[in-house]
Amino acid sequence: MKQIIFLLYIGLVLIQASYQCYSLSHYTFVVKEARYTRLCHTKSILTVNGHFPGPPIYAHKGDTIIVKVINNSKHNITMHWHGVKQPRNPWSDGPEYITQCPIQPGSMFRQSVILSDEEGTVWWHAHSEWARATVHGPIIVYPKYGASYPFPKPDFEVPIILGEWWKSDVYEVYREFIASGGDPNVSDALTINGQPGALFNCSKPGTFKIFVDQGQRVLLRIINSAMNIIMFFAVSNHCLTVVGTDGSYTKPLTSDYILISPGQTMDAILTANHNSGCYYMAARAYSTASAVPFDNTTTTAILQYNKGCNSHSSPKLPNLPYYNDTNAAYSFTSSLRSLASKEHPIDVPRNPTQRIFSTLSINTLPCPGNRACEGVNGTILRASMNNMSFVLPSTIDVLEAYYYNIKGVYLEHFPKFPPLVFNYTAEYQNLLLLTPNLTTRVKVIPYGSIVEMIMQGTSLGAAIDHPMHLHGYSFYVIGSGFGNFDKHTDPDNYNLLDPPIQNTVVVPINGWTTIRFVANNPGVWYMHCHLDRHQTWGMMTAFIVLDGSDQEAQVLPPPPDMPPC
Ligand SMILES: *[C@@H]1O[C@H](CO)[C@@H](O)[C@H](O)[C@H]1NC(C)=O
Ligand SMILES: *[C@@H]1O[C@H](CO)[C@@H](O)[C@H](O)[C@H]1NC(C)=O
Ligand SMILES: *[C@@H]1O[C@H](CO)[C@@H](O)[C@H](O)[C@H]1NC(C)=O
Ligand SMILES: *[C@@H]1O[C@H](CO)[C@@H](O)[C@H](O)[C@H]1NC(C)=O
Ligand SMILES: *[C@@H]1O[C@H](CO)[C@@H](O)[C@H](O)[C@H]1NC(C)=O
Ligand SMILES: *[C@@H]1O[C@H](CO)[C@@H](O)[C@H](O)[C@H]1NC(C)=O
Ligand SMILES: *[C@@H]1O[C@H](CO)[C@@H](O)[C@H](O)[C@H]1NC(C)=O
Ligand SMILES: *[C@@H]1O[C@H](CO)[C@@H](O)[C@H](O)[C@H]1NC(C)=O
Ligand SMILES: *[C@@H]1O[C@H](CO)[C@@H](O)[C@H](O)[C@H]1NC(C)=O
Ligand SMILES: CC(=O)N[C@H]1CO[C@H](CO)[C@@H](O)[C@@H]1O
Ligand SMILES: [Cu+2]
Repeated sequence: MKQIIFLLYIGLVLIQASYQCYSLSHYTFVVKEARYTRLCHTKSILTVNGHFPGPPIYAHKGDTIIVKVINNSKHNITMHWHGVKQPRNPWSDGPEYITQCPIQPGSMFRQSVILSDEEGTVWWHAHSEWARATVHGPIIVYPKYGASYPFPKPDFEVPIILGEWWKSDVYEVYREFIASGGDPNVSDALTINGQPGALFNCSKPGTFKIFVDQGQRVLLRIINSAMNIIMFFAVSNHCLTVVGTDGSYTKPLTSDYILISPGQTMDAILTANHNSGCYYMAARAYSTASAVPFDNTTTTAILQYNKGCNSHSSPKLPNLPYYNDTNAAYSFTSSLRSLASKEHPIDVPRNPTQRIFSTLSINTLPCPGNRACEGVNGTILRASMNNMSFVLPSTIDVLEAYYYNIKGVYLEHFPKFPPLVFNYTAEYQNLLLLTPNLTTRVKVIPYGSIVEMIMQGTSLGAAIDHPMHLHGYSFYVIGSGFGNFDKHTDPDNYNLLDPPIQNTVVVPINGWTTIRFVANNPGVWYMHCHLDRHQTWGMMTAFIVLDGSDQEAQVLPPPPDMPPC
């Protein structure tokens, strides 16, 4: 019977995807422990199919992919398809206790990954506790069969996955982090495709290499999968031409470095315009909060011409902007423009019908006395949007509570304006403002609303950049700036012509960012800071986009094998 229900379900998904001849491919993801040695130290990590980084998924625009996720580990797990909109199908989106209960040890869940307009690079990662640190991989979405890239065809392509490595067990780091009330331990190395690189003596032999001939064009599919670190990335003596971000094409943007936050992907063309030699590509942190510890190491990989390295000296490191170079970070991110061509048109919505203004703050809770409080001044650290510090449900997820009308799991009315207006970016803040409301508040939005959201970083607790990620949608990034958003003057500078289309955007330190999207994907969609420590502290909420009246505007029925709580 379950089998028949499942086939019917797959049928539904297929009908959904069959209005053109798209293909359906199947993957099996077995989540299990595997032993890996990095930094002269061997430990067990959680992997998919034993691989770190995990296996790529290959697809064409509009495909539907079925992934059978089998949990052969001792941890609860969920899997998220980051940047995949999953039209009408929040059931497979993955964030634990938001759209599903975890896949428990020994169980499995068949997830449908429904691609629609994504084209380029998106990715997948675990979305439970800190499993994401090692459980992640690329989703490579080629143009439709017969269609081509909107740029000269590259000779070959390489995923570049930026990550973070702890010598200790990540679950141990997470447990200590929760118990302490303070900051998590910083990682011991950053990684490129799982390797710390040549600046770490005992990792040198494993350094990732790309081999090229003069004149070749390489498509780098760059993904920042790190837990807590926005990064600068560059290749010495080579420019990068960004042609896409978050599964959407951009106008070519040539730069000698990029800035990429956790959750973002960037497709960049590298032209091998030298004759021979070896060149480092490298990444390191962009970190703006003073007094917030961060991993300040540099990870490297090597671009090696097949003619060989031309000297005995080691390759040259690229010039990466300094750790706190906000100008370099902002000038790069604010230069991104969507391609907005005839083949890849855009449609920036005018006249928003739902306006949300949300602060993003780091907060503290006073110490209750019966636990460790290692946050600043002996407090417990939290984080919030509009002073709401989100508490994940633990008995059932928000989506099932919504769909089955189960009361008491979440509250509505996430405030559409800060409960208190203050100088968000003042140098000194009233310490009384630091305590947030701990609550599970979501924002309910009618189907088809034109949503404008202004996110305002504050200097409460610690002023810092926040890479904000929305599930189920891409949005237009129509404006950003420093200081307090000014509703009278700032909208004059909105870009409604060719704003970039993203699913993750870095809200600058002590600054703001405005996004717009049409709420045409019904379901429960998580929004959160993609720095995992901020997410763990509650910098998140969820949008419940209600069903529209047409059948095509309604959430699909749940699959029969939803993991139970
Ligand atoms: C975290 O760092 C502290 C201080 O360096 C150390 O004592 C502790 O063992 C670390 N925890 C883990 C899980 O690595
Ligand atoms: C790496 O090796 C070099 C040469 O053997 C040595 O000088 C350096 O101190 C080592 N660095 C580390 C971090 O162990
Ligand atoms: C990196 O951080 C460590 C520990 O805080 C510090 O000792 C070191 O000087 C820093 N290195 C750089 C290059 O900033
Ligand atoms: C960046 O860090 C350097 C070295 O710590 C410091 O001198 C400089 O003032 C910092 N710049 C900003 C904008 O914070
Ligand atoms: C807010 O604080 C900033 C930084 O201290 C200051 O420059 C600005 O004038 C303040 N704005 C208002 C309206 O007080
Ligand atoms: C957040 O809410 C708490 C509790 O209501 C209050 O004490 C605090 O001042 C508020 N802070 C801000 C920034 O609104
Ligand atoms: C925030 O918390 C305070 C104190 O617990 C409460 O009175 C207030 O109603 C809360 N505000 C919201 C918007 O939930
Ligand atoms: C910590 O306490 C000091 C002294 O009262 C105060 O100046 C500082 O702002 C406090 N910091 C935070 C984040 O509470
Ligand atoms: C795993 O998930 C189940 C179902 O939600 C929950 O009851 C259990 O406490 C979770 N286990 C851990 C270790 O979090
Ligand atoms: C199929 C299966 O149950 N595999 C593993 C699931 O996880 C448990 C707990 O770690 C293992 O003991 C099983 O081998
Ligand atoms: Cu954040």
